[in-house]
Amino acid sequence: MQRLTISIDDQLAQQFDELMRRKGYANRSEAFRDMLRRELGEMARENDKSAECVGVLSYIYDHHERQLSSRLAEMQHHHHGLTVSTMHAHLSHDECVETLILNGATDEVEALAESVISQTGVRHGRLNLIPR
Ligand code: NI
Repeated sequence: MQRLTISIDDQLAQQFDELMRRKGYANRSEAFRDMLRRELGEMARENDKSAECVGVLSYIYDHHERQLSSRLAEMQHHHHGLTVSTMHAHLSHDECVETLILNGATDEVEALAESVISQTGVRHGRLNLIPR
């Protein structure tokens, strides 16, 4: 373990403490480590699109939209190597919510997520990429 001493201006320090409180960090060190890990993970992901990652994809869709349910299932079957798990819930008479856990090369996970999100009837699609 190394000890780093950093200098930042008062306003930034105040904002950092506020961010720390909002996110529930017990101390500055843990908040800083998490921010650094996130940045490093992003950098690795951008530099190496073949790097393995876990993707959590969530979206809402209208199950009355013609053929959409079966098209979404078909896409998941087609990429069964990437799709670890799918959770489906019936939100209302019209709407379903699905969360897919994907695992594989970053570029493949992103491509599958984008093709799901861009389907007509799919709304609020979000992909969370977690570096491994
Ligand atoms: Ni449903």
